[in-house]
Amino acid sequence: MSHPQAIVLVGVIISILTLGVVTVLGSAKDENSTSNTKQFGGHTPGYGTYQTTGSVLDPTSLPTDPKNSVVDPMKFLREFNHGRVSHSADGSTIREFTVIASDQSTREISPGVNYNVWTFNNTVPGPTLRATEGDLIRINFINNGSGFHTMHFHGIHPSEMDGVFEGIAPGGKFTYEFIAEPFGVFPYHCHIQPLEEHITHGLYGTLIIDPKKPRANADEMVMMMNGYDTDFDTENNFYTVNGIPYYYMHHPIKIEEGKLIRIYLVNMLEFDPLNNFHLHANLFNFYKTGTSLVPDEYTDIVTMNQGERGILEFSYKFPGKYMFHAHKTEFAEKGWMGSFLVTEPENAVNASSFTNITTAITNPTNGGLS
Ligand SMILES: [Cu+2]
Repeated sequence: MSHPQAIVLVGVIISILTLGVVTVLGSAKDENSTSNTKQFGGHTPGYGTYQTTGSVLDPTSLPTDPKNSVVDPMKFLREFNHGRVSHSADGSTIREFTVIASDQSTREISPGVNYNVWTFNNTVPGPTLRATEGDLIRINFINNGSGFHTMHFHGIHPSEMDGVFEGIAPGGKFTYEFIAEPFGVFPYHCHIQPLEEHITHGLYGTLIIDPKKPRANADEMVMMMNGYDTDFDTENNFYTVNGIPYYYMHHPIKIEEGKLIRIYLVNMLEFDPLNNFHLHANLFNFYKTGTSLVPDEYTDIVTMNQGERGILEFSYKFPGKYMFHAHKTEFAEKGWMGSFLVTEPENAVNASSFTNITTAITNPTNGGLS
């Protein structure tokens, strides 16, 4: 090491020590002056400090109130609505769904944060509808809101089923009907202007169309990436996957080591041009739009614009806890992060439910397996 480099190094060390002392003094002063706030930042030159109770930026110790929460993310994760099934004269399958739009309820979208959500079937995101390629999809849409709303599906269908030009008035009904094609993963959303208002309040969901020959058996889940602009400045204050910031950090998603995991991932984030998904300690096969059975990419990160979506397939080689999150740091730090808890197969009792691990471990009669 030459002398100039040594001088620079000493200078950097002195700067760090000085900054540390200033930061500690600043924190101590802050704690004396205000009892409920903490000072963050100040450790990076050029960036300021700010005070927060921590309850909005990182509500890690608080749950949402289940009675008023906009969605139960754990239930939503693996809940697929296949509709009421009947058959037409020619034997083809008819799947009938009822979807009700509402726009007047105020619900908890993060611990202590209530927001006027606009919902399909009372949750944000709306229900995950599922059909098989070639099925007739019939959606009985009811507008219980105070303004016009519609359902616009991505996919192939006639003009009058596109949910754009014919707004459904408050109290009105409409039946959307089309053949499910092609197979893939499709967003649906209200298409009334101003569009950003109807989307940012929560009127969106996912339609999955399965190929006629089903994909391989897997532990399947749906993940909708969204955000909330709670101060109406056309910038998001919260970012989530499946409706509640940080939810899967507090409640890790239990999966089984070696088991094929399939995620139907959709980006309906308003205002921000990009969003992404990064998986820790693993890579996944990515099927863009889900319209092919051949993966487009083998990667650990996928970036999507608004409305883009795809299917991720992976399995974990080692047990343990692993994060997944937006690799846009701001989004991750405002709620878009979660975790998987990978368990060894011998501890996983009921692979189809992934919920009964404690029971098996404490019940020696079945040797931990049932
Ligand atoms: Cu609308």
